[in-house]
Amino acid sequence: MNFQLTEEHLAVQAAAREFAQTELLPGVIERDEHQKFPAEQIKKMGELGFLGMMVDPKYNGGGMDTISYVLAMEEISKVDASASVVMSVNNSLVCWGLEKYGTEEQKQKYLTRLATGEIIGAFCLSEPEAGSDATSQRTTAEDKGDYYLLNGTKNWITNGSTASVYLVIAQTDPEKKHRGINAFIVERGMEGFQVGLKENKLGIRGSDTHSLMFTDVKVPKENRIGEDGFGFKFAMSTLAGGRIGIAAQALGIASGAFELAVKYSKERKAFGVEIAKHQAIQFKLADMATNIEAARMLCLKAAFHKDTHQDYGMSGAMAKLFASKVAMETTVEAVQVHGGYGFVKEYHVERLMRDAKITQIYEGTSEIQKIVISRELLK
Ligand code: COS
Repeated sequence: MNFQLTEEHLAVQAAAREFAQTELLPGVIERDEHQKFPAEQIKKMGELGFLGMMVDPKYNGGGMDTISYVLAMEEISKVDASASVVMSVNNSLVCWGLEKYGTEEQKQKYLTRLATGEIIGAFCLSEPEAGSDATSQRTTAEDKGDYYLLNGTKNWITNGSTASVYLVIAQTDPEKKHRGINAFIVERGMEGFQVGLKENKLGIRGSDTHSLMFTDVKVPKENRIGEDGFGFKFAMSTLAGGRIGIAAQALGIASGAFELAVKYSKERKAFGVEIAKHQAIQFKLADMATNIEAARMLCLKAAFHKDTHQDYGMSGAMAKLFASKVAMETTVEAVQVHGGYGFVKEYHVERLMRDAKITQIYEGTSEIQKIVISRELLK
């Protein structure tokens, strides 16, 4: 056992922290209020290598490990979870999925540009009637010989209108159920592909969430990912890693709120002393710090499992389940520590509280994580 981070890990963590504090913090409240996508900031994140951190350098990636990714996700999420969801989707769902399962041509054509952030990607599994029940895909991809004809609607797609490349899951052969599902690379601008309405959300309001409509979109056969019928496994396997990214996002939201609560409690006075001198506040801070540390350990352990090629399905699900709960509880308490100031925008904690909720929902709800964990336990 060794709980020590390497110098490289510490350097990545420091770089992400510096970027978050100097580039993301200014304007984060306004972006949340006006649902403004952090376009310039995402461009810089790409230039700094945060959008393809784990991709092999031969495809223009950073060649870093998952631990570095978790550390960077935590720092970015402390300040702006709307930016970190873009980072998470691009790294863990799109780049990882393509690097692991794509053909060499697909990697050269798409991954090399996604890894630098020149373009960004989206992952399209959820539908109006298929979220947790991911096998019930209504979007169809009819095999027409040298192309597939794509028809259907996808919902709540992160990077919906800003992505250039969309990994779309669709049903080709309903009789084969999940074994008849395929995954495709769909390009923005393909005829019949339309970006729908932008969602007006509770949290992560700076991120760009849309429905997508596909009407007779011709997707060339070479854009299918993996063998015929591999799409469901592609989605499940990709989401297993994605959950580590979202766990790290939840961890960051919690630790961001905690840092603000500590700072405020040392400044604000009540009954003649700083509120940090009152045991009511001290106990809250102690609980927050203990929960955050436990969530951090789970995130890093899942990342370690992934980096050392061990099964990370259960550890990733545990990390996401626990870290998202800690994010919710910690942000609620951070608002409480701030009292009336916590309820207004300028102090950031109300936004972190709203942002925390989605981590219990996307990339598999907390209930889905419990299914994944209990199935593994009872195997
Ligand atoms: N990696 C690779 N393959 C996997 C996998 C994983 N992590 N998890 C499941 N599979 C495979 C199984 O091995 C099985 O393959 P075979 O039929 O060849 O044996 C196949 O996928 C179906 O698995 P299973 O029978 O477990 O599927 P279920 O329909 O019972 O669903 C859950 C399992 C509920 C866990 C799954 O539907 C799920 O994760 N849903 C949530 C999806 C989600 O996260 N939605 C959010 C949208 S993204 S924001």
